[in-house]
Amino acid sequence: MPEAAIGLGANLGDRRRTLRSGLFGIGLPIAAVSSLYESAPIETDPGQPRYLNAVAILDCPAEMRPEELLAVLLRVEAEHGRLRGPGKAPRTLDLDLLLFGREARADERLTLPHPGVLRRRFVLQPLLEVRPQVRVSGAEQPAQHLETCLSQDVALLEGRCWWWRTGT
Ligand code: PH2
Ligand code: MG
Ligand code: MG
Repeated sequence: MPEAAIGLGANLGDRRRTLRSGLFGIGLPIAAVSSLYESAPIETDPGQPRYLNAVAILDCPAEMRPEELLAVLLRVEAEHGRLRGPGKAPRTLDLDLLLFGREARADERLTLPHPGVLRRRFVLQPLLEVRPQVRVSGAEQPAQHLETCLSQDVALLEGRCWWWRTGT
C-alpha cells in the first residue's frame, strides 16, 4: 500500500477544528499525525494571519493513483470553505499532497515530491517527526535541509495527539 504524506494548513477561522475535520474528511486510514505547529506565513503577501500546520501520513489503497487523492484533497478543502483565488490568499484549509509513495513527477497538475517540502520548515519539521528516515527524491538526508530553514518562525503548539482530542 502506498503511503501518502499530506501537509495540512489553515490561517482563517477555527484553524484547529478545521484541520481535524479536514483530516478525517479525507476518509483514508491514518498511519501517523505530527504535532501541531503554529507558523508565521512565508511566501505570501505581508500581514496574513499565522498558520496552524501539521503533516499526516495516510495509507492509500494499492490501486489509488495520486491524481485521485489530489481530487479528494481539493474536494475536502472546498467542503471546508476554501475559496480559490490567484496567489496565496489566506485559507480555511490547505491540504497539500507532499509525497505519494516514491512517485516522482512534474506536470501541470501535480509535482511530486511537493516542491516546498525541503525548503519550508512548517512542512519538513513535522514530516521528519513522523517519518525520520523519509527520502525526498534526489535529496541527501532531508534532516540536513532542516538546518537551513531553522530561521523560519515555527513553534510547537501541541503534541501528537492533538487530532484525536475533541474540543477546539
Ligand atoms: N501555506 C502557504 C503559503 N505560506 N506559510 C506557512 N507558515 N504555513 C503554510 O501552510 C503556508 C504558508 C500556501 O499554501
Ligand atoms: Mg500549501
Ligand atoms: Mg495547497
